[in-house]
Amino acid sequence: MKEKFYLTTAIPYCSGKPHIGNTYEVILTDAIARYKRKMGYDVFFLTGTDEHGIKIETKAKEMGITPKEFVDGVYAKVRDMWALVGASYDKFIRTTDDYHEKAVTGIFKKLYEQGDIYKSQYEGHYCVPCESFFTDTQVTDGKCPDCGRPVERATEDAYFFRMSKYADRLLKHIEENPGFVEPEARLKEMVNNFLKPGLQDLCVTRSSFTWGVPVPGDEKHVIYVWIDALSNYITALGYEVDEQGELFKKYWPCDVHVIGKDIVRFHTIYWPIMLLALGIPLPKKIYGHGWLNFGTDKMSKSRGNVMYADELAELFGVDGVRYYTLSAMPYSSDGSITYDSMIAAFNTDLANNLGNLVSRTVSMNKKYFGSVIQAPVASEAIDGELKACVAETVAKVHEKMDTYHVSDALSAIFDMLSRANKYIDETTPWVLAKSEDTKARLGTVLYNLLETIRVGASLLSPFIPDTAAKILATLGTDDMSEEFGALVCGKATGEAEVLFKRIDEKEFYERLAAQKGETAEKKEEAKMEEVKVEEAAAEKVYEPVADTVVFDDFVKVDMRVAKVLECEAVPKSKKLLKFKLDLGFETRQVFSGIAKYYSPEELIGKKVIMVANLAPRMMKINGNEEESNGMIVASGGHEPDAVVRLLFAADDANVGDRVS
Ligand code: ME8
Repeated sequence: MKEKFYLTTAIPYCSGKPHIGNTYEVILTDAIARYKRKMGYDVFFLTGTDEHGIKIETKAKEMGITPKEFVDGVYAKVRDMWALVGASYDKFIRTTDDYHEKAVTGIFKKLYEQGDIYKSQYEGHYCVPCESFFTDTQVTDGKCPDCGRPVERATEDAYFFRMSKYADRLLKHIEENPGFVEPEARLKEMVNNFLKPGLQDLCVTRSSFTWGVPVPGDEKHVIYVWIDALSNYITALGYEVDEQGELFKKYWPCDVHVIGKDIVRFHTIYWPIMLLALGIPLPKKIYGHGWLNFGTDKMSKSRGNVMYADELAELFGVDGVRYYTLSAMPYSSDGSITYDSMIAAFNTDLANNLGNLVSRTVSMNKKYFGSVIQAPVASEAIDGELKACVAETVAKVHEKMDTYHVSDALSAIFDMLSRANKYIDETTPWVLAKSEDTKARLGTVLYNLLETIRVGASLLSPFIPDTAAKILATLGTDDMSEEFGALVCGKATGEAEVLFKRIDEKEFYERLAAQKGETAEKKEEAKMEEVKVEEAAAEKVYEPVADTVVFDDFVKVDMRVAKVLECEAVPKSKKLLKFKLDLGFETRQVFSGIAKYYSPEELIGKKVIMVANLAPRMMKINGNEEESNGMIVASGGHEPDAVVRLLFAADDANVGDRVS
């Protein structure tokens, strides 16, 4: 029996057309799924859409349609985009599917009945007209961050999940299962920043909107969108719905959840704890990939730099998009996408390295042997080098794919193709063709090239499946084995088709301009600036509000007004500024990573807010140990394109006063 392999993507919010970043994730997961199928696994690949929540409810209201009508429209866009890029998923789940909603209700009920979810009160600032709760950090001067009207302190009934009860078991699981979360740095962040300091109970219901799965028996509340969304990984297999649970029995636990770096916390803490509480085994691995940025900037509508796979595919072809995104995203850091870098990769790797190798080889086989594949009877030492390179590449691709280093697997294949191009220059077939005496050698050289191309196409098939299929068809074979020597002599190769036509930069930008003009027309995007800004505000994905703390815990953080006496750049550091801060009763030395956002001159004399009781920290500064005693408070900093701003106290605030 085949070994099973279950893998999933995150389910994107059904709030708009998925951009190239969301689409990259499905391409990545698809490449892994295709690779595993090729290795003989019984693969189940799940994807879907996350269709509940206030954002969707609000957007639908603005458009004057029901939330269901709204998500139906967006779902179709997601499905079309996934189809366009060739996602070979086995199931597409929508969180509005009846069976899913029913299962989520059952899961909530189970957790409530066994005491893991309990009803209590949520305390915060309430804005009556907006019917929304806000935390202390969201409210400035007692005003609602949305409408600016005064908020009032209020409490509301809500349900909480006893996260803390399972924290130790989760920590133990993480310690006993190295590789549970990859890359490792993402796990460390979770353990040190969230698990070790102690988990707070999580508020798992909302009552400020209705577009969600109602709490069973208390329908004023809806189940928190993350509890709803995370459950998709098991409900899609029939958990809580299908009496027999065949799929669930067969495929759970999940072999890998492929997700982006911003949602690692939900998948490594909340999701495993939900599963522990339900008595379900934990997934084997969570792989948190980086983000695809436009150059170094985060993609956002307001900046006008959002790219979509369908528009890119018109310019580069589907395999051009698949190749670029898969090769541009490193294993653990962010990837960058720009038109220029796509053109460069397209021309260098796809058109020159791969395309030329195939067309040169197939044309030579036609010219010299009427397309008939010759037997490799006249070997020379250099052939051994090429064959060794093929064998090493095969091994490397397996090693890299088994550890999710997908871009490294691809670059190994392209290195092999370069080696094959070099082999042409070294063996000079056009010289061998001049004499009958070297005909056998020429046939051998071409066989070795065709065979390298065949193995290459086989290795490329998970990444650029259409191109791989075209190459194999040109070679007249469907043999996908990775052993050198499987190509059968005496058969004929086909016509050398242009796989990737070199892109001319000038022509490309003309086409791009035409496309942009067209899409702008289509979408009537040329709206006023305010509309864009409004959209951007609606688009921003806010970090979820941290777990509730009681006031007594809050006041443990001693924040004070401090005056900047001195501030200087730290030599050789792009990030750090060194401060001397006056607290009234003493002065402190603090280092802060804000050099990118402020110059020392603009800060001297200013009154900032500092955490005065943060444990001092020794830092290595240009070879010396220096103490940083306290922390200056700032907003922003977690997003890739953070706008970090210090929080200043009023000019006449007393130095040393507490901030609360
Ligand atoms: O987070 N580059 O949905 P989502 C690469 N509904 N990946 C990116 C990206 C970028 N620029 N931008 C987003 C959600 N992503 C939830 C998931 S799962 C139970 C619920 C990734 O639409 C992002 O990291 O905001 C996430 O993995 C996926 O796209 C969907 O993001």
